[in-house]
Amino acid sequence: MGVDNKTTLLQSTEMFASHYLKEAASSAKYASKIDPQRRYDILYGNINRLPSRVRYFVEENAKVCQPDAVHICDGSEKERELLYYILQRDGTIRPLPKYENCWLANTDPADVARVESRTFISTHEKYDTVPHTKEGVKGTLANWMSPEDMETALDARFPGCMKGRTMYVIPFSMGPVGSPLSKIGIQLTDSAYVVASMGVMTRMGSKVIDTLKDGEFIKCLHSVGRPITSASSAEVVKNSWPCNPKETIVAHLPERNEICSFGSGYGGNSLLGKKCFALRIGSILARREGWFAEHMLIMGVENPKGEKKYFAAAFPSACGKTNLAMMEPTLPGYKVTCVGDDIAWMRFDKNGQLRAINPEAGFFGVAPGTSMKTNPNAMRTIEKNTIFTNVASTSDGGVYWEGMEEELPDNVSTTSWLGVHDWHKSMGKPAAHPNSRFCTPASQCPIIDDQWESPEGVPIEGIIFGGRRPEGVPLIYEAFDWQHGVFLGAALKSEATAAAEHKGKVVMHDPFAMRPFFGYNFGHYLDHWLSFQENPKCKLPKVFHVNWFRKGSSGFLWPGFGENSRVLDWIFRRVNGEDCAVKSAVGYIPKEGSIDLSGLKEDVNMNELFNLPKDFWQMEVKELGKYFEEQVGEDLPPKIQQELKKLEQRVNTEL
Ligand code: O2Y
Ligand code: MN
Repeated sequence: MGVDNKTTLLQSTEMFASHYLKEAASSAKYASKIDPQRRYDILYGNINRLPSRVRYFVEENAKVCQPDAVHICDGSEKERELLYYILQRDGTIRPLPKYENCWLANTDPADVARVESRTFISTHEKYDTVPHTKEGVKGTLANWMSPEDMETALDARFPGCMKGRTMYVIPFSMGPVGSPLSKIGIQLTDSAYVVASMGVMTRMGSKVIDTLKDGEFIKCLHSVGRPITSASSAEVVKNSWPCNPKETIVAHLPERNEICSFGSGYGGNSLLGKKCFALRIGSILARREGWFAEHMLIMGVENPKGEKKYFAAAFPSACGKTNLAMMEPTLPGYKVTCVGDDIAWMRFDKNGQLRAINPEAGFFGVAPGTSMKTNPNAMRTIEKNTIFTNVASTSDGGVYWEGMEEELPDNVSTTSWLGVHDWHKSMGKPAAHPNSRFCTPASQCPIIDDQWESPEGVPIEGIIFGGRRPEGVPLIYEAFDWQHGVFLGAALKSEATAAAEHKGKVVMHDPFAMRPFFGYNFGHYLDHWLSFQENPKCKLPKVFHVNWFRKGSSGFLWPGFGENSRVLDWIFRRVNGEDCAVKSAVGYIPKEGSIDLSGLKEDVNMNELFNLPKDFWQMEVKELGKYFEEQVGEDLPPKIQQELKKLEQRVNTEL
């Protein structure tokens, strides 16, 4: 765009915004003159054009939350300009002139991550949500709340919570608009930052309303929980980031297809399409309707012969999913393409082929550790149209974080995410928050797959589980069959990361990488996965387990990153039926020499990488048995218990 055009656009946005903001200021006054019951005005959009159920949802919640004004999002460019103008005026975001249309938000330091301890699922029957845990043991697979307690909790928070603010109505589609695999949600929020981010992470606006007609949608209500009233005017809003961490709650009401989130403006707590809808409510819908909603990346892999396959892979949070999804293979002739980096919705089609869509339209990736070395494709993706949150900024208008590996020139200074000027690592505190993020359109990824928006989804030929396992677990192994594959998912563990509240380096259970995201009883979830082997029409994909993180005496045994293409090559060949595996106690492992190590620059000790220590695996079996007994109890499917027994026997007799 030429400079003159840009100036004209800015002037017209400013004029429009100033008119809009004047209207917003006097909206409550006007509206109550028209209708004494109604204290808000429709600032933007036409409520009469909304399908009746959507309109009812908006009006009922406007009555409760009492916003000053309502804005119905259309997803237009004009609206986007307006929102960014307002966010900038309010000091919530500031431009990053080094890049094109990039912005930085720094949150209240008390609102920086998903809050698992305040995330609940409410159902009439407790055991619809959580498994029967052993007496005296705290369950870790979802938090249940009774409908009565939930009602009390919500009633204490939402009435009047949007006073002095605008309620935005966001119609959004998870998945390509109109795809038979997609679902629609309507989010009401009083955060313009959330609207801007949902505009990146989902397909949002009028086109969704046109597709919805009078159909079903997931009702999503979100408030930062900081009304602007005369009583609240003395309270300090840190970093122009209103939130209410003491009262935060992220509530799922699957029996009413509803999500209600209060008190946090951050990530998974507030962008309700992501973890709340696409995983927690999604997994419930998936069970009801016979499909899968999973915490999985989706990638295309093309071999040197030009054959292409798609894989879905589940890794616990911040375990390198985005890096794998956008990998640059080092193995000559291989090509990787990205369909999604976090969530897969998968369904067997009428021919029995498993097909997957990425329900999202953007990446909400962890910034620290992302660099031209670890993920050059992510670095290229975020150069424009990106909202950064809680990263550090540089005096030349750029961003900075730990592990970016960019040496800054001497004349460039850094301001940390906490606003410390002239930040230097010698100060002992990180420049960027460890859970700082980039929110960027998937369409900008240089290796985005040409089928990434295909309405019927891409065919999935293999499912890969993986975690950070410093000890005992080989680089790659393959499940004997589907049932064993489901067991591998159930037994998934990983060293904990900084994405949630758990900190430090402890190997924790994270079954199917879904521990924070199960929408219903994990035992029933396992039954659901197992049920597909009863359907002869379903072509069940092979299941694999990978571990890039095994350590020896001098650090990691495997170089990882682009070199992981050597493991993908083996998986590819196994899916093609190549005889390159041998049976082991834990599953099929590569025949000696069958992992292509040609051209690898460093020495890799394959014996150590594939060693299966008997004492380790005996401990593993014992610990898994304890975990299943304590956390899943009577809900554990007998077939999973059998798989554990079979593993125990193999470990005792074969190792
Ligand atoms: O902390 C948050 O709110 C973000 S969590 C997140 C974001 C993107 C992808 N995955 C995750 C996760 O925790 O799995
Ligand atoms: Mn995730």
